[in-house]
Amino acid sequence: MTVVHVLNGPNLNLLGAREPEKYGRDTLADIEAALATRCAEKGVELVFRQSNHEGDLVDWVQEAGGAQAPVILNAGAYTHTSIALLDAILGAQAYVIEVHLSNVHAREAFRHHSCLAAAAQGVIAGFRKQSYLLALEAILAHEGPFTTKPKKD
Ligand code: CA2
Repeated sequence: MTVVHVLNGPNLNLLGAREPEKYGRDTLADIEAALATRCAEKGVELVFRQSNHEGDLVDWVQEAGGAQAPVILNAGAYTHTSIALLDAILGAQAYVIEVHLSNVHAREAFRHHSCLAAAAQGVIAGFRKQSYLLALEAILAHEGPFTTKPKKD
């Protein structure tokens, strides 16, 4: 069975009540519930996690990559700063889709650069909760292994 890992970075536990104009009114639990419904329809297992600590995210990317399980990653502000997360994705040859609730390119300049995007399969930003659901659809439509490891001839 495919196991989809959804990893959320710092401050995303605050979603819902504060800054709804940027991130929408859904809580992280609402996002998890929407993903869980779709995963259940498709017979896919969902692992949904959030941490405010960079090292936790590094550990979880390594875990998913080692299991050749796809990752939906909203690394929050670590997106713009974390070489450690970039190295984790590359080192674990993890199949990662980077997501953002907000359109980071329509915001402050420091949010325009992602340290992770070059190692991701793709990036989805600006669709609030739907960013995650669109990433899940991309994973469900993917054929082949969930790794960036080159195929042997
Ligand atoms: O748009 C996104 O999903 C972000 O990854 C969210 C991060 C931000 O640093 C990125 O540039 C874009 C921030 C998440 C903080 O979420 C909060 C939610 C409610 C109240 C305060 C923060």
